Amino acid sequence: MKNRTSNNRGISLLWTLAVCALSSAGQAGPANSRNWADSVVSYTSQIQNYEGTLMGPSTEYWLLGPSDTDQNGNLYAFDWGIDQMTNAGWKAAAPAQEIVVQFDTALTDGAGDDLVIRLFCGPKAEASVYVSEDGSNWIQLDSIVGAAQQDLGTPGQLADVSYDFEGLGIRGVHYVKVYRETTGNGTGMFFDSFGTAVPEPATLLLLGAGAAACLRKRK
Ligand SMILES: [Ca+2]
Ligand SMILES: [Ca+2]
Repeated sequence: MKNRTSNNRGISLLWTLAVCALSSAGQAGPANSRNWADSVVSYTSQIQNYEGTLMGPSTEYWLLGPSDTDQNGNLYAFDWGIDQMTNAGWKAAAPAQEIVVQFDTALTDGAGDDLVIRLFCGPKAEASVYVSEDGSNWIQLDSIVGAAQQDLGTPGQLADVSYDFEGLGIRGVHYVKVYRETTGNGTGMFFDSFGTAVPEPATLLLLGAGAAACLRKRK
């Protein structure tokens, strides 16, 4: 947060740019459109859903497309007979498990968060997260870490982990990798979806109000 004394002109220009960027983003597709992982590139031998079924070529869709585990919208994955175990990760004590998913259209650094991973995990679960343009040169992001009495750390409680690419020098992410760091009790981790974020309507309203205020001030 350097240069806090920026003049109003600079601030209003930023607001204007932000609003223009959001407006043009809105024209790119229908409201709430998101970019979801398109294919699973690779995964280790013990990747499975919560029920213990190993993932195979016919079930890689568990990790692709929009989130679909939570069918009744309460962000809890274990409503039996309603929710679907269309997620995959690690449950047994197998160490060094990993999953790599791929996006046909690159994820880029836009306003706010750029990658959202939905998952549920145990309180002692931890995964390293990497992104890559080419699938061979990786940039490490913040780890996903479960903790007792939090959404991330309660089995079945789905949570979104969000990442902002700002400042990472990323041009376009085509690959996302998650890697298991802990084994033993409470270290299970199951991924529901990998995708882009959409700006919240509340954020858009705030940005709009801020831009209007700045423009009035400028006059
Ligand atoms: Ca549910
Ligand atoms: Ca960003």
